[in-house]
Amino acid sequence: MSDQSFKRYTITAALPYANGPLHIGHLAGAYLPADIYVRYLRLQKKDVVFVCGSDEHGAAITLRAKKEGVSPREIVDRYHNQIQDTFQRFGMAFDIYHRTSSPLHHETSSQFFKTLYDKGQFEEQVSEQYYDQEYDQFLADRYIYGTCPNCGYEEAYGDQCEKCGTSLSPSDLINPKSTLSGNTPILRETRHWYLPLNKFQPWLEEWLLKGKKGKWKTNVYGQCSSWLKAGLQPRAMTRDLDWGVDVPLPDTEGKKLYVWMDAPIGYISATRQWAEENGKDWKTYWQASDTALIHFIGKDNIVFHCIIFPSILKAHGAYILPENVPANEFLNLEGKKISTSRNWAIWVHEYLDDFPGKEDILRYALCANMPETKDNDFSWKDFQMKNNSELVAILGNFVNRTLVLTQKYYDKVAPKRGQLQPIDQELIKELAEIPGRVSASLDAYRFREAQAGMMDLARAGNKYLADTEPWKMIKTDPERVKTIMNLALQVTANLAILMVPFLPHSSGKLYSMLQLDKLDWDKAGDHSLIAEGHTIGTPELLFTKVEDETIEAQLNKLMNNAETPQAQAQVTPAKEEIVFDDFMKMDIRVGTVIEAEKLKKSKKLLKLTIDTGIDKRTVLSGIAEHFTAEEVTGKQVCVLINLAPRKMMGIESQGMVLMAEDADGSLRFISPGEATANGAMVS
Ligand code: B3M
Ligand code: ZN
Repeated sequence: MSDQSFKRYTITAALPYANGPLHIGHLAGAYLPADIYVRYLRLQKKDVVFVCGSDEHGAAITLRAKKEGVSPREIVDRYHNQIQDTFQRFGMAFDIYHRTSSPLHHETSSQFFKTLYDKGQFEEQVSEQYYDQEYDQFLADRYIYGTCPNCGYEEAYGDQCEKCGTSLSPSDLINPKSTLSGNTPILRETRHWYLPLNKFQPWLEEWLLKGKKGKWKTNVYGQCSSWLKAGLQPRAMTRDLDWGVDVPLPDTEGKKLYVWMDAPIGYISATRQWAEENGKDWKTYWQASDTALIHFIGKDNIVFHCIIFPSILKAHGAYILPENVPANEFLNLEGKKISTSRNWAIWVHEYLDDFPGKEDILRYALCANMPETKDNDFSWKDFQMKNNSELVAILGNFVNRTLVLTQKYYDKVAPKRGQLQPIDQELIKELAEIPGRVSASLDAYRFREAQAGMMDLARAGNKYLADTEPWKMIKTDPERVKTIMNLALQVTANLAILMVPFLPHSSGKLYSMLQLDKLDWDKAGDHSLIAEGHTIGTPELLFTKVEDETIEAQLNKLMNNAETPQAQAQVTPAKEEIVFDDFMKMDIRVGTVIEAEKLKKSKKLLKLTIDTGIDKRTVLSGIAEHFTAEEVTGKQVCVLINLAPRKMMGIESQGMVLMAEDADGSLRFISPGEATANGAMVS
């Protein structure tokens, strides 16, 4: 069955952790594609529920609370409200934005766990786990970090390496360390309930490897198949924590459900809440075989949605399984990985403050650069270009010309179409074909291609006007212009439909300018949507230019707010202790570079002549990749003058110029703050 032939759709977008604001990477990864897809389904009059909510449990929350010195409750309340507000302002088409700290969710997930327990799906195991003695706490998931056995990344978490995506257990980590204290943990016994994923392996090979081959995106399928190849291990579904959903079994105080057990069930509780509020039956959306369950997520969530959650659903027995998981890769920003801790991000709420009423530009730029099959980059320059050269110059321009001419020539009344010429037929043919192409792309979760298809229609419209030149023709053949303008109007009405998934706000504006009731997707392609004699409204610009100053201001903001590399530097550990006399052995003097010359044979060396106050001597310095000879000439520097001479490239170097080196490798001279006599002692 293709994803398009279902009676009902349950669409989920990853539940963001309520531990910080949303950035554009979140939008591009999961929320925007989900929103586009849902709007497209709704346009086809499909029965859809679109659920999301805050993920309020797990170490992501408790560690944040610890860092801020407040309770987890305070953290989730603050960020849940902020995230919900941001989504709402951005215009996400969720049917419900729920939260996993709600009583309904606790009940739903607890019940779910109990059902699995009663069915004998868990294996109870006492095992030794890492424990932080200083904090009196077991260390699982993000409470522990160490080197990833798969890729060597040194800050992999106990549940997952964020660098290579591998799903991990704390015992997999090389050189494990407690996130709380930084100490090396000890081992201590504890009891937990495991889902024996190994027992699900044969079934997963059938359902996923066989069943989803060629159907799921290759980046998703590829990840899944490599996990299955590596072989699955039992995974604990409980944790020793004091924040989360209680384990619904006797004598389990201090134990909670594993966050990746409870969070995906959050999709179910969100659906229940929505159903309750809207007189629907939530079960049909989760248990009827003619419902398609589709998860939109980022690549770091693939294992949880494709392997672990399906196994949980399968273990329960009453539920449908995901039909598709069109996960995206990551979005970079100005060529660098988006980083919350380094504040290298565009925060969505700040964008909305800085660009009021321009949600659609961000949607357009993010969709155009969506990391569908590989990581991709967002840059402000590209954002400006996408707006100015595409939204304004192509789409906006076409719509504006059509509406303004209709106003001017016909007082806003759609003219009658006459005899069609070949050029008209061509436009009609293209108009008829494009929506099918956009559909095919959307059906395949190829959002960039789909959006480009929508723009093809605007391009075709623009070209039609440029070729037919109604503004000239009006003087020679006004009858002919009626046909041209009628067809151009039909194109604008079609654009209003095709724009809905991608540019919903602008589509709404266009509908109101056209004074047209909203049309369904199946009307797209029709060239008689605007009846002859229909009166349109007053034309306004759909898009306006983004100026250079605006982009510069955003770039400055990004650079200025980013944590400097120094603050982030992996500072080299201190050297071993020395006595005062060791230091006093060094003779460091202030000197002036009186001559400098690049050595032809060496990439790195500058030959400096330095006036040390005592003499003028030659010092070779490995700074040629950082400074030119001109830049250093005349500089006051500090020189270690009693270093044994050394020959390099046939030249004797008599000392060493002192430099400071940043973590990023950039060099600075150590100079006296004010002009100082050459030969002054440094001590
Ligand atoms: N809270 C998001 C993340 O990994 C995670 C998704 C849960 S979806 C059920 O950042
Ligand atoms: Zn790794």
